[in-house]
Amino acid sequence: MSASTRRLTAAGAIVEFLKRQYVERDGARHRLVNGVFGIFGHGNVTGLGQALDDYGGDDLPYHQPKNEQAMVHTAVAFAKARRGLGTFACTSSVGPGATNMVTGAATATINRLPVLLLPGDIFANRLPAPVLQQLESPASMDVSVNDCFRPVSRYWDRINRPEQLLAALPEAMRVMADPATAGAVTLALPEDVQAEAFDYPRHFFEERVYRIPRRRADREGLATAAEMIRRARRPFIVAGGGVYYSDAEPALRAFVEKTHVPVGVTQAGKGVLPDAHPYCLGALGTTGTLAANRIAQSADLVLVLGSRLSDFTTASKTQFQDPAVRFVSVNVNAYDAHKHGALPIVGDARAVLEDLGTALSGYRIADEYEREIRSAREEWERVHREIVHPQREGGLLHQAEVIRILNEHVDENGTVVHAAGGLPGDLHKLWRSKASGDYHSEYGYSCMGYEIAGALGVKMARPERDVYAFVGDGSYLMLNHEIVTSVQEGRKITVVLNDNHGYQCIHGLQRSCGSHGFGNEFRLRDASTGRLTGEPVEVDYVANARSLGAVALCADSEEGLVRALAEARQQDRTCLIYVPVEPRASIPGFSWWDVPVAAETETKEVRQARKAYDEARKKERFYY
Ligand SMILES: Cc1ncc(C[n+]2csc(CCOP(=O)(O)OP(=O)(O)O)c2C)c(N)n1
Ligand SMILES: [Mg+2]
Repeated sequence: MSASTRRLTAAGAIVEFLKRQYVERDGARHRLVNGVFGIFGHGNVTGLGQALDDYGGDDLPYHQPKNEQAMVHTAVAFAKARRGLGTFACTSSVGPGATNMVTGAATATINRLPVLLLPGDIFANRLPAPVLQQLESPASMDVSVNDCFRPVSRYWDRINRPEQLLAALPEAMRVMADPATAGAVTLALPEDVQAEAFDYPRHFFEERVYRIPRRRADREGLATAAEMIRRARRPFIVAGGGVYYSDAEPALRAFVEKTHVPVGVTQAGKGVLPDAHPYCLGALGTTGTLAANRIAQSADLVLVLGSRLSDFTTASKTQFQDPAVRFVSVNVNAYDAHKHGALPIVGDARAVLEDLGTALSGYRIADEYEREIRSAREEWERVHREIVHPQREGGLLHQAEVIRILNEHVDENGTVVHAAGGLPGDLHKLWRSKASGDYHSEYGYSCMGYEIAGALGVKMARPERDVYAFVGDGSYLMLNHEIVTSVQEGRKITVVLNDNHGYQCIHGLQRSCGSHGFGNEFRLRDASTGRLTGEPVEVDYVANARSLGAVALCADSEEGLVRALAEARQQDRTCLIYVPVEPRASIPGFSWWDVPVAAETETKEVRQARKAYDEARKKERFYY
């Protein structure tokens, strides 16, 4: 061994390397990998487990989750709360632990958020094959369950020799650090290789800083975009997550206050302009507001800022109905910038907004358009008030009321985390964002089970914030164990659990397509029908949360919920507030979503729904 090398196992080299990786933007430096989550098995305990014990220290602390999928959600939520400027590594053993992370990997990649996955892998030397948990392929010895990560990773590698890390680790960091490529990065680590030693060059372990540039648009593209906006009669902005990730809120506000172009927000973009701002029309698309959707219908120029233009944002390509509508799309990622036949402006949202503002100097939308925007906002405010104050004689709280009460309680220092079920749609529409960061929606993958694990990630990223996991009973049952981890780590979150006895948003969707309802409510098997049509299944969620270490409270009225929220705020340990809600209360929608209805069926109502569906599809547009 020479003085310029350091003898380490491959796992030791990973730990020593990860400790010294940074990203830098606007002159501020952030640690890229803030620690390691892991559940150990034979595939990583003596490799990465030993290395973390030897070298992890305070620079790469270890955290112990209760489920591998959940730990990836925690890392993803952390990355989102840090605007992509930092994440965690997640390690698992070779088999089920690894495949448990696949869902988390897809969540990261679809949301364009970085996470480093380090699953153990089968022996590179192949001698003990089949090792415990090995998937055997008669066609190749070069296949393991970790190949499942390939399509859900932005970078994938298998480290068959310790020296391969010299090439693979910098690549992995590059992909995670760059917002244009960020997503899950998987380095599959055969268990024998993790424990093998190599003389690594010492300089490999020196600090590395990945600078995130503010990429500006090319001059010609910018001039064309400005010209298109000047010529438009009804320009409209779609503000997506890219505005948030690029820290572009002040630039967006300045642009909007100069030009008065109205803004509709996506799930990831909600909060980038407060809902009270006179040019914020709120949520856009399938779960959009009356105001945003009405104005968007006749927009002739859509300026897309950092959005993937998912089917929810575009109401399955029915949201923009002006036959001559054109798109200008600003995105760090060319793939997204080209969608909808847009004029692609590949660049950083903040930098491009600043330059576009300068190029549009003196420009402002017409007074008549301005009046329409004001009146749409006023009408939506009235309708919003009605929705969140439903008329009811006694009975259970409606979800819309729970949203209002929580919204009134959570101040600018709070964050509400949600992901699946009826909540994201209702919140997108009804939540009044006061400040950027008060609304955290994982709606790229809309992955049930993200909420509690995600809330823990937000709390770890932003310990000064009050963090709420807003969750349905279905999602809670799927993945609630990270309550234990939050207690273990002393990271308090408050879980608000809406119990409506089942997968009610899918039940509602199903009934809106003509079905009488099937397989979506939590009911006992009924001897008379042989189906799950009996009495509701009773689950004691309060006892469940208490058993996991949380303070559990129950709220079945407005006063009760206000009291429970106040009490939870006083606690320094994780709390759960159990709220039984009316299962069938639904809120009005102002747009469409393409969900195919059966074209052949035994049910009369479904046949009618199919007709309506065929009719609605006629509004679907092809922009290129
Ligand atoms: C992991 C996963 N499985 C299935 C789905 C499909 N899905 C979307 S919402 C939903 C029901 C969620 O139930 P709950 O959390 O109780 O919310 P509710 O619909 O009652 O509001 C289901 C099954 C999903 N999004 N994620
Ligand atoms: Mg439910």
